[in-house]
Amino acid sequence: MEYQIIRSDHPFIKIPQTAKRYLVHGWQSWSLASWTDLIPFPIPCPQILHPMQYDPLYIQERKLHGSWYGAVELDDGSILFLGALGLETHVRMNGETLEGLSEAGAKDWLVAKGDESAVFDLYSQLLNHRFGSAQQKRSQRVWCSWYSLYTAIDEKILIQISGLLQGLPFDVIQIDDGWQQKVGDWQPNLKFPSGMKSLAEAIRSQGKQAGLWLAPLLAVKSSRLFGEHPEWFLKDQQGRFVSAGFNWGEQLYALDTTHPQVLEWLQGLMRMVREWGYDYVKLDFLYAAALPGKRYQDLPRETAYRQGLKIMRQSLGEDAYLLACGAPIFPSLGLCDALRVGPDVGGEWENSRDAVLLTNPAIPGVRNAIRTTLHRLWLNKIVQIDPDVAYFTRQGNHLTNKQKQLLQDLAQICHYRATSDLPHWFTEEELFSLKQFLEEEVDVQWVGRYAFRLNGRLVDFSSAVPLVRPLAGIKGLARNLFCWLANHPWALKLNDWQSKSAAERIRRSLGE
Ligand code: 9PG
Repeated sequence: MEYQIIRSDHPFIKIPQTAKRYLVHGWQSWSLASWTDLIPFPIPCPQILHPMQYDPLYIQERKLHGSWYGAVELDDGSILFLGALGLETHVRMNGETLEGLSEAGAKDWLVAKGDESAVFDLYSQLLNHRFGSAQQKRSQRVWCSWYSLYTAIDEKILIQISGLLQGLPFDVIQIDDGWQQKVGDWQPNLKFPSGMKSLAEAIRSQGKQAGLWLAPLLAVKSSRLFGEHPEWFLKDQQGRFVSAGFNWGEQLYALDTTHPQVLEWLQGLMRMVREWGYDYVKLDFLYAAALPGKRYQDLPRETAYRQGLKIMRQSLGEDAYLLACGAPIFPSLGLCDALRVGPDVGGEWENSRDAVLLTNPAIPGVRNAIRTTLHRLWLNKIVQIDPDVAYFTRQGNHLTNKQKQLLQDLAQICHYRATSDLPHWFTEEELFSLKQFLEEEVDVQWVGRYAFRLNGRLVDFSSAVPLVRPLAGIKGLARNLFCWLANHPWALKLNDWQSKSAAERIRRSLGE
């Protein structure tokens, strides 16, 4: 491998041979990371979700591009790589060059040519040195409430579930979205009448760590937080609130983590969570604080975010386990214990409506999740990587056994084992395979770009990798119509309502 480190605010690296493919790398956990043919992507739909799935500053870019680094595969099988060693940077393929862009002046860049894995080994060492790696903690075995119950959780069912899981070797019972009054108002809602402290105590009394989900860096428009402190939220140069996307049937706004009162509030929030007894904390939708905008203090956006994450890390304490999700990747390094490195899984391999009609590789689905996670495995030298949950039961999903196996194998490769399957659903056989999954020490060997040997067994993920290509003719027209529809708040609200009712039905089916 040949390499050098250069300092520049706008490097151009000549590509010496014919390039065959380009390596895109998305900004945050859910954004696409993948090798791709040299054809630009259609812009994913719907536009209203861009701030929560991609880096909105570059979403209109028509050249192949990605955050912090990029590479081309050359005719001789080697790669030419350009990767920043600092934040606020981007790389694109510009004709016969790799072009580096910086939003904040001169940066150090690694330029390397050679074998892909050797290049990433070196890059991870250099990044480790710049950003640090969080203190190495044991990998976790997590039961997470999201992928079975979604927001249809309440204290009674969670206590029941944690009782039923007692004999299984989980380390953490993690309560996901659905406990809070509103996103922004982090107090328990009416489904948690005994309060969050008592729920954590119940979980802990069963010998498990209690885990809690929060999205601390944004708020829905109708929250008390936004109503009482509009001045804490990010605005654009024209003074309008910056959109952080649309979810929970509402418009989302982002907190300005350069505002001293916001930092104080975040400190208080994290202390409260620890005080309640939660030692495992999943902080989600973190990208919000790194969106482009005008801030109280004039800091570059990723640096501003990092400042917010740092305060939260400190207030949680080093002994808490911090999982960052929906998080811009590089600015989170060194501050979190684990990082979600792909979009959400889901009960389907690929949702044709979302993945094909919307041509959106960041949308929840098993294929999207596997594809992006595979292209970020190199990060495991710096941070624990979370590929999202695996499934074991026949109930609650439409996955084939083979597809479930791929997710379980990916979890073993990442040393991050989680599921949301409900104990009520397990057959004896399913329970056996879950137990084995949690207990087994798996020997992992990398034998090809998308192929591994797990305890000697060959596992090939290539079926997850191909990208959905633009639709032509009548299908293309259908896509445009669908994108237009999906961009309306009422369409998203309808979708939200549908998934909520589906989750409520599951909850009711469990009986009392
Ligand atoms: C809770 C969930 C779970 C999940 C997180 C995150 O792009 N999207 O539309 C999108 C929506 C939700 C989402 C990710 C992406 O899920 O990843 O594990 O905690 O929030 O609301």
